[in-house]
Amino acid sequence: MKFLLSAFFAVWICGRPLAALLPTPASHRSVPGSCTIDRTTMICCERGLNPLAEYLRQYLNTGDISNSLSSDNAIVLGLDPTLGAEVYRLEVLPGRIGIVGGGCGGVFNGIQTFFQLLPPAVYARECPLPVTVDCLRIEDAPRFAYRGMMLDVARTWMDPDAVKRYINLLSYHKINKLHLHLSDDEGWRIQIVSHPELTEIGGFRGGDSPIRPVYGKWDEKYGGFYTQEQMRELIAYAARRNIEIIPEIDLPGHSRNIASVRPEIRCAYPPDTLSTNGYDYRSAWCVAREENYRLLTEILDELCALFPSPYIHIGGDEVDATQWTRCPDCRARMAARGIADPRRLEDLFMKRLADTLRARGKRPAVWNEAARTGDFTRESRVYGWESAEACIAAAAKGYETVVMPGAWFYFDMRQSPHEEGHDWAAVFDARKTYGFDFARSGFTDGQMRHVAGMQGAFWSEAYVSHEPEKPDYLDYMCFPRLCALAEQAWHGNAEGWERFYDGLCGSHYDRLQAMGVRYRLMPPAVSYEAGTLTVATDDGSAIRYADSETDEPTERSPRYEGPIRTQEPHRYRFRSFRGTGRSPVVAARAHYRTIAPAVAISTTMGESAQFPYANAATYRGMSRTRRACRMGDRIDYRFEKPVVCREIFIQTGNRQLPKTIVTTGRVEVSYDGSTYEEAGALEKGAFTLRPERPVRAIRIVSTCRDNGTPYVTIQPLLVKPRL
Ligand code: TNX
Repeated sequence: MKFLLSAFFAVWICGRPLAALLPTPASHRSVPGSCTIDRTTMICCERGLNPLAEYLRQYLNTGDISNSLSSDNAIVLGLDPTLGAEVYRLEVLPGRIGIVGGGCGGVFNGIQTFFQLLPPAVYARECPLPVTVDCLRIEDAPRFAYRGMMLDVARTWMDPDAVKRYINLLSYHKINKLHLHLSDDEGWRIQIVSHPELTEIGGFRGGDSPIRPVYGKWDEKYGGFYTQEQMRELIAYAARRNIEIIPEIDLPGHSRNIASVRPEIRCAYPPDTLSTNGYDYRSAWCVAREENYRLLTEILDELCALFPSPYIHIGGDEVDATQWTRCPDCRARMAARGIADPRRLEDLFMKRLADTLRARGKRPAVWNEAARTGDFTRESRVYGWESAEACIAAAAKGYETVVMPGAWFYFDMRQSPHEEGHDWAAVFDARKTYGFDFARSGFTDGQMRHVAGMQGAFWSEAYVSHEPEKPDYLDYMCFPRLCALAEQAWHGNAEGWERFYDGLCGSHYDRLQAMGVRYRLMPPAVSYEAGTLTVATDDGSAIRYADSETDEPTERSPRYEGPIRTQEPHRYRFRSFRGTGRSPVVAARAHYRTIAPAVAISTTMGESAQFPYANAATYRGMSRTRRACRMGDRIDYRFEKPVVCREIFIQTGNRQLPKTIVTTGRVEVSYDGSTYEEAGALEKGAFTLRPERPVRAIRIVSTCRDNGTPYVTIQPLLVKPRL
């Protein structure tokens, strides 16, 4: 209400609407008058703030920087040590703009708010001067000291320029931590000078690399890594933008990459490679092998010296402890310590690393599993990802906790049911991220005292940067969800989604466009009634459509101008566009309707006893074969009766987990039940068949040597009826 009144006051006084600030400042008051900035406006500051003055000047293209503090027609940057480090005051007065911060971070935050008072073109460094800004006074402080984003550069390589671009996008939103996931099964991305093989070999997969490829691009060598020199530059680049880089190497699981480069770090048991056609999928470090700790010390030594962050993230998630129970050395260690639960070995392993870090003046950061038993050192910071309960459990034990449960903060999750992305945590959009509520999730006041802040995550095993045709997937998945995260972490969500969404549509989408972000618009609403298709958006975007089911609506498709009369609503697909933003493709319900004709599934790969094929129809993604797929393997779908339909969507595996699909193969169709004809090649394990005649059977024939995990997931067919 207070905000509404002051916003109303501002409009009334100045006669023009106030741009929505994102994140919303703590307090914000309009005052009469205005201030004009032109090419002669000086930027004044004390000497220590020169780098920030230079930063500001690059965006504004204004006049010189001066270290005298008394000028008129000036933007004056200053420090006030009585304020908290990230706190700032921003005052726009006639003839003078003052930005005062408790520390450099505070001044930087003030500059970001000031940018939002200017035309969006400021982000493209094309602010049209002169520009007039209404007078106001803002006093602002962050809700949380930790406002983070995690980027998985291990699965998908992002070069230093791509990371810099991303750092800028975070900094515009007052995000102050960038957690870099630098190692995983598919890649090792940070140079270790004493062990060059970790990146020279482990930085690349496919081709002649011992690291397996993904998506069946066997011949293509893919990857990259940061030299320490490049990383130092990134650290400095981020620091100038008030962002701390927190490095993660994921231990002791998620380590198949380093285990392929240095196979001796694995447990000493004969690998069970039969089911994976010779591919050794063990991915955890052996806990009992003393040389492993020496190697890890050498690695951590370099990371501690390279990264100024007080924390080194050492992973700890999703460890397959069965590897340890099969290892005679690990079993001996369990016996010697009287340990029955092999997961306790993870505690021992992580404790050794924590000691190594402590000796180098650093603290460990870990995923929530590593703190599950409560035995792990309280010096650690815990990143709660599995659920809100996992965050609460860590905070209740007294760990400093970063709250990032996947169901609200994993931006690799899909945003509506028919889009790309994971769905294991949830299917959600920015509205859900905005709505995360600590009290409703069960956090007590006592637990809140241990909450350092919030973080979003972009995991990239399903990111398609190695599909150059889709370079904008990262933006689409992160924006505007990241805007909602920023609002939550800096300010909170008390004003409600409607107000936040108005700000997105009214001001912030235009800023994202000027930043060059290919953001996601909310899906248009589609309805079909009495022979009329109606589509609506509330964000000022233009709706375009395709009237054949096989075409995607693009920016060049015809524009939707009003209700469409049709008896075939399923044919139409819509998408809205606004500048660099685009919505997902949407259609009337009829388009998605499926039928479930009786079908028998069989494969040459055998059936998993735990996940039988009968599950395929009811639990998507929960049926498996008994072993990995080889060249010539088949999956057969045989219908009880010939099926008349307009489309059959065939998906092998979980599309987002490339190791679970038939990596490469073809689809064959039979109309008589005995002879087959080729229909086409699988793409990401999937194929869409549009049969002209009734279908009796379909089969998938593998042309891949090995899919990289000991099973293939069997999916039900999605059959769309003729309408
Ligand atoms: C779980 S979150 C993982 C990642 C995956 C992610 C996909 C976490 C600590 N582990 O390895 O990339 O799910 O959403």
